[in-house]
Parts: sequence; structure tokens; C-alpha cells
Amino acid sequence: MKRSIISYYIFIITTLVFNFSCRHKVKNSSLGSSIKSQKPNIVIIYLDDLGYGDLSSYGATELKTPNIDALASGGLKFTNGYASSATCTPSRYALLTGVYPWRNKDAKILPGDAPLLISTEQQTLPKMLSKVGYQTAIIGKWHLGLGSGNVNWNETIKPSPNEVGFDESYILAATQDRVPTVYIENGNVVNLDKNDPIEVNYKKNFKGQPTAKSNPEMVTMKWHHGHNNSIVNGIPRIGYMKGGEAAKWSDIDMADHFLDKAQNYVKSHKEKPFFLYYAMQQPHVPRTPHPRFVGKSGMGPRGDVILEADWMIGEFMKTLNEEGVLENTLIIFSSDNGPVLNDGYYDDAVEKLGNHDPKGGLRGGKYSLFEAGTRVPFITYWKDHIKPGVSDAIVCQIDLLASLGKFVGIDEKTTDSKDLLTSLLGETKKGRDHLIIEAKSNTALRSGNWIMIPPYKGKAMNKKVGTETGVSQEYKLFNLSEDIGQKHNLAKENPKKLQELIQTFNKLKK
Ligand code: NG6
Ligand code: CA
Repeated sequence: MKRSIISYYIFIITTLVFNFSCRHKVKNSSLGSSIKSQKPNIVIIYLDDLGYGDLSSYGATELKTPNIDALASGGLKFTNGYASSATCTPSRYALLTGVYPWRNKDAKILPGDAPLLISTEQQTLPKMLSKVGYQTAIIGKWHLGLGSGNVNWNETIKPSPNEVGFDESYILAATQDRVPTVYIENGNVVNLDKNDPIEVNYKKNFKGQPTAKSNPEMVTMKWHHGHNNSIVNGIPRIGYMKGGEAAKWSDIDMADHFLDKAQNYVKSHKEKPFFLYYAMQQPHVPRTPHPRFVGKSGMGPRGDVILEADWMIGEFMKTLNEEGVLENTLIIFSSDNGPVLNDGYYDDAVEKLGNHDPKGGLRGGKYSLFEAGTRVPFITYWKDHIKPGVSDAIVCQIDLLASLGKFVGIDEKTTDSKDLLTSLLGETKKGRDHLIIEAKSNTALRSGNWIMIPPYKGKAMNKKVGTETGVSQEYKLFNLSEDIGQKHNLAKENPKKLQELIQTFNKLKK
């Protein structure tokens, strides 16, 4: 009893402090109820492998994404918005912690049985927001590891998102193409039959269990590279899994499933401020559109799941509106890395591409240090608060920690995350001066309109996926204001600029 009175007072005090410090007061409107006068909700809608050119609002002509376009036209569309990395785990690490992923040697694409990458001591977005009274949840893709090694999937898994700041979590552990292919709710595998325990192994198969290699006749989606281990729902995955039959997810229903969870979250949490990290799985492989989206894009499953994701976002927005919280919700839309066509399955992504350019004129793609690896769609939307427009400010997902800190009245000091709240709300067109981007542990410096890629050992081309890596043995320097496609290496022509960027890069990397 005593404790509940104390926590009540703490809540009241934090609410008062917030209302004093928040510079962006919620406007009164006809709905005017108690919901309207509380702190704005924050929603991050995060797609997986969506490219800079994959949306009609970002110039796509062969695909129509009306619902995301509505966010772009009713909010602020960034043309220089970045993920921290050209792959998933490092970008998500930076998004949630505000720390550059290259500072953590383990921040690489994780297998599905990897230990939790974020330390339970570390500052995170949800932890920070909890401090000022927010309810916090992740729904969707996690891919930041679980447990502390040797996870027992049949007991409550700890640490999980719930130990790094999320009050609630409903996740897929790693990726849709990695085992375990089950949903995990607050550390517990959903629908697990205790008599059919789950085992996961990334090194060797379980005796007698079919794989794509031993039983190709069971496979309905052919693998191209990797993805030839356990078969679930006809789809061969990365990693081996045994048991847990009743808990296995349905791939074609995944998007609807997460949408349902996200909508219910809003409905059941709207009375108090919430932070929802809605991490959708599209258009990452395996691309498994629900039948009602199959064939809709004419581009094969990759196009179809982009349309599916767009529809889901439209439905989610309707829920925010119907529940009366739309005007009191800041939405940030982005993607964890750039696009890839063939990421390990034969799914017509290459064959049916037609005139669509997922890179939107940029060079490279997922896994690349060239722009298409990290420059992604980035939209902020807050009905009646953010003035619609386009911003060329350099912003990065890593900045959300400090910026949202400012938004809720916390001065969150971190070395890497910059407070860009005024840029994100469109009050200034200025963003970062410098940004370090990462691809497969290599880094490059964006500075103003320039980008410098240092020499690295390795292949210039990732032949399997058909993407230029940005790796070469020489320095590369591009002026993005004149050469967005990074065709002209100016390193030799402009040694002064090159030196300047090398110096800044070295300083920042220390
Ligand atoms: C790669 C996978 C790729 C994808 C990626 C992670 C192979 C050959 N390729 O290792 O299919 O799963 O990891 O993507 O296995 S990410 O968007 O989560 O970073
Ligand atoms: Ca990704």
C-alpha cells in the first residue's frame, strides 16, 4: 500500500516536471479529454531491409505505398536519414542504445541463439522513457540476442527485451529466416507444449531431423545461398531446430499477427503515455505475403510484402485515430538497412524487378558502405505539430536516444547520440555535421555533403547478393551534392578535402 502511494507520487512529480520542461505542448482539440493532455506517445515503425527508393514518396514509380506516403506528406520526409549500419543487428543496437555499433565488437548479424548484446546496465530508449512514466513495448523483430548463452527455450528466457527497458515484449528472436521460428512473449515461447520441448542449435543438426539438403522435396521456397538447414512451413532456415511444433509461427500471417498485437497495445495502453517499437519483418527474406497480397505488386514477393507492410501501417494509423491518440503521438518511420534483392532464396526479386530501383539512385545496397547501405527512408510525423515538408538535414537513428530524451525533458548525455530534436520536428533544416556509418565492421565518414570511405581489405562485390560492398584498397571521396550515385572518386583530385575528412574520421573514431 505504502509503496503504491509512493509510486503514485513519483508518477505525479515526473508528469509535472515533464509538463514544465516539454517545449511542445499538446494542443487542445475537440477530443480534449484526459488523454489529450498527457505526454505524447512515441511510436517507432521500423522496417527490415526497406530501401531508399522502395516507397512512392521516395520516388518509386512502380510501387504505390499510399499509407507510408501519407506519413511522408503529412509529416517531415528526410532525404539524408540514416541507419547506423548496413545490417540489422548493429543498426538496432544503435537505435536502442545511442551507441555506435562499431564500438561493440559483438554488434554483428547475430545467430538466433546469441546472447543478449545490450548489457542490462546500459542506457536504452525504453529505459529512459520509463523513467518519466512511459509504458514501453516492442512488437516484432528483435535480433539483439537473448539470454546469456545456452538459452533454454522451454523456460522463461532472461535477459530479454524486458531486462533492458521494455515493460512488454512480443518478438521474433532474430530474423524470419533464422530459427527458432516461434514468437516469444515476455521471455516465454508462445503456445509452447511442454511435452514437445524446443531445441535450437546453430552448429549441428538434431539426429533424424530433415534439412533442405537431406529432404529437398519438403522445400517449397528454394534456397540460393545459406538457408539450407531446418525446414519450417516448407521454408528452409538458418540454424537447426527440433520440437515446439505447436509454437511455430505461420509465416503468411506474421504481418497480421504483429499488427493485431500493435493495435491491441494501443487500445489497452492509451490511458497513459506509451512508447511502442513496432519492428515489422518486411521486406526481409523469406518474403511471405499473406495470400491477399500475393501478386499485387507484379514484382513478386518482395514487392508484395512492401505493399503488405504499407497496408499494415495504414491499419495501425486508423487505430491510433479511432482510439483518439493520433494527435498525441509522435511517429518515427524508418528502416534498419538498405535493400537487397537476392538474400538467399529464389523468390523472383531479381527476375520481376522491372523498372523498380529499390536503391533510389544510390550506389550499393544492404551490406554496403556505399550510400544505399545506410541511407534509408526516414519520416517523422506528428499530426498538427510537425509542419509537413522535406528536410535535407543529416539525421541518424542513433540520435533518437538524445533527441527523444530532450523531447521528454531529459538531458541524456552520450558521446554518439546527438540531440537533433529541432531537426526531427522540422524547426531547423540543420542536422548533424558528421556521421560515421558502418557495414560489416568497416566504417566511413559522412561530413557535410562529402563522404570518405577508407581503404579496406576484401571484395568489391558481394557476388551472391549482387551488391557492391564499397570496399577497395584505396581511399574514396565523393561529393554527394553533385554525385549522389558515387560515381566519381575525388580522392586524388581533392587531396585537401580528403585529408580533412581523414583527420575528422580519426578523431571521431577515438
Ligand atoms: C545473412 C543471411 C541473410 C540475412 C542476413 C541478416 C545467409 C547466406 N545470409 O547472413 O539472408 O538473414 O544475414 O539480415 O545466411 S539482417 O537484415 O537481419 O541483417
Ligand atoms: Ca535488416
